[in-house]
Order: sequence, then C-alpha cells, then structure tokens
Amino acid sequence: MTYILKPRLHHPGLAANDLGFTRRDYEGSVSTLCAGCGHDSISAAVIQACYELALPPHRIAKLSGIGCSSKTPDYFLGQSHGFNSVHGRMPSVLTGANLANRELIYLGVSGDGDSASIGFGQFAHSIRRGVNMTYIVENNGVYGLTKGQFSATSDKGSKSKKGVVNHDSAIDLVSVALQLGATFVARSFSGDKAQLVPLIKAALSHRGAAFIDCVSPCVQFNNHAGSTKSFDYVREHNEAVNRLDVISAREPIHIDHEPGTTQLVTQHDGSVLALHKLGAHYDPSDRVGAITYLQQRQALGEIVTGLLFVDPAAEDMHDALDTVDKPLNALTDAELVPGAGALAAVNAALR
Ligand SMILES: Cc1ncc(C[n+]2csc(CCOP(=O)(O)OP(=O)(O)O)c2C)c(N)n1
Ligand code: SF4
Ligand SMILES: [Mg+2]
Repeated sequence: MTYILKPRLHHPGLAANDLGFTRRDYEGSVSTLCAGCGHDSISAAVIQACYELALPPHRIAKLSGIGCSSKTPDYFLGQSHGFNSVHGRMPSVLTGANLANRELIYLGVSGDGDSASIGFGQFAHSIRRGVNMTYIVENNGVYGLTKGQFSATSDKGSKSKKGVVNHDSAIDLVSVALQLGATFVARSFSGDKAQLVPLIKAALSHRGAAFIDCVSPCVQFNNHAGSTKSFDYVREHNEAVNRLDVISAREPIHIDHEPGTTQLVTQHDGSVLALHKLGAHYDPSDRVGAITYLQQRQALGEIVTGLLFVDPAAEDMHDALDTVDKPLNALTDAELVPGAGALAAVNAALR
C-alpha cells in the first residue's frame, strides 16, 4: 500500500556500486499491484540493471502512460525524474523531454494496451524517429487495470478467463519495431530475470530507440489454461536465441564460453555486449532475417526471446535533426539571441 513507507535504513553490509549506492537507492515506493504480478518482477529487474550499471539516479527520467504497467515507475527509481502521462501518450511526452534535454537517460514504461491500442501511433513514431530511449512494454495480453479485456497483443484463438475466444489477429510489437527501424530490439519474460536484467542494461547503454517487449503474466485476469501469456505457456514455448553479458567500458573482458559461440558487439558508449549464441544460426545484426525468423517460430506457437536485433553504430533523433548539444534550459542569452549578423547569414544562405 502506498501509505506504508519503506524503512529508509538498510543493512550496513549491503553491497554498494561504483557510485557508493546500494540496490535500495534504486527502489521506489511499495507496490500496490496484485501479489505475483509479472510487472513487479520487471520493476525488480530495472532496479538491478540501474544498480549494476551504477547510473546516477538523478540522470534518469522515467515516463509512462496509464495501466498497471504504467504505475510501476512509482515502484522503482524513487530518486529519479518521473512523469506519469495520459493513456498511450508516453512516447510523445518522452520525445519532447528528450528534445529539450538530451543529457538524461530516458526510460519509457508502457503496457500492451497503452502501446498497441490507444498509443500504437505514438509508439510507432517514437521508434521510427530513433528517439534515444529504452522503451519497455510490460506485455500481459490484457487491459489489466480495467479488469481483463483482450488487448491488441492477445493471440488469435486464445481464451479469456471466462472462456471467450479472441477472434482478432495479434500485433507482434517486436516485429513492428523491427519494421519501423528500431536499432535495438529484444523480447524477454518477467519470469526470467537472468535474461531480462542484461537486456535492460544493454538497452540503457544503447544510443537510439531500444525496444524491449517483456511478456509479463497478469495473475488476476490472464494466467489460465487457454491464455498464451500465462506463466506456464511462456515457460513451455520460450525459445531463447541468445544469452547476454554486458561489460562496461571500464571492465576487462573475460569470456568463459566456447570459442565461436560468443559474439562481441561494442556499443557507442564503449560497453561490450557478449552474446552467447543458443540458436546456432541466429544473427542479431540481420534485421530482415530476424523478422522472418520471428514469423516462422510464431507460426509454430513459439515465443522467441533474447536480443533479436542490434545496430551498435546507430544514430539517434538528435543526430538526424542536428540539434544543439546543450539542454535547452542551459542555453545562454547570447546563444538564444545571436544578433543581426547571424540572422543575415541565415537569410543569405537561403537565397
Ligand atoms: C484515454 C483513456 N482511455 C481509456 C482509459 C481506460 N484505461 C485505463 S488503463 C487501460 C488499459 C491498460 O492496459 P495496459 O496498457 O495493457 O496495462 P496493464 O494494466 O495491462 O498493465 C484503459 C483502457 C484511460 N485511462 N484513458
Ligand atoms: S490486474 Fe493483472 S496486471 Fe494489474 S496488478 Fe493485477 S495481476 Fe498485475
Ligand atoms: Mg496489459
């Protein structure tokens, strides 16, 4: 309950990261979600990822829409900037904030209703513009907050808790993100923290639009037989194509996997992604191949997880727009009002 405050004190022996922060410093308030909700596991993974990356909490901006999923930013990163926007509108608010201040680390949190229904257009345009962000959809295949209606990611033929069959085709958000040009695309499962934490770390250190579709069962309305977003179904049909280690630019690289099975990808910020291949032929640098593979496995009822695509040399929206380096609120009067000479030069260039 939100009125129950977490104790501010913690065990003096709790490990600290390079900044001297403990894991507790990345937590938020007490969750009000149903006990066992997949979304709480994603919050725990975000906390772990930010702690391990030693991100300064004041440099992170977390934004969300409306839904149980969109409530979760209240439960992590209590010392970061936060904005809980309108249903489906997180991407445009995040885009605006990013344009105004490119120095923050942007984390967008959304639901399948928030991003695949009312906010589908907003989701699409933030991805195709290459907004530098980590965009996580906590995907349970239902509108959890409004009591379990089918969402646009519910699979055709899957059943509601009361046995009603969904006759509409599902939107596969990772396939759409790939088609829209996202430069980092991953899928994971809230029940697989070992896979999810490195994916969030890699997404946070990626420059460009990084999208993670995280299947996150709703224990209240979509965890029964007949659902394709239940814990049992996902565990039985999960096909992980790779496992990831994220090595920061400061650390030496140690690989203890067999030669040939690990691929090293250096990101823009110097961090290295060590990708341990599980699917022998899967190539995460092949966008078209990834789309084809996803469709093939989906036709067999499998849920492909892991890092599906990455372009480590990606450009972001600021590169494309050639914007100023500084946050807008840090521009001086002289920079904002450069004078008649500068105006004359602009006019001359347009003649
Ligand atoms: C403009 C608007 N339309 C409808 C709603 C009602 N509403 C609130 S949350 C929600 C769906 C949430 O589903 P999802 O994004 O999947 O989040 P979940 O609760 O499943 O995590 C809806 C339809 C609203 N709050 N605002
Ligand atoms: S209704 Fe579903 S999505 Fe919402 S908190 Fe409960 S289990 Fe989670
Ligand atoms: Mg949902």
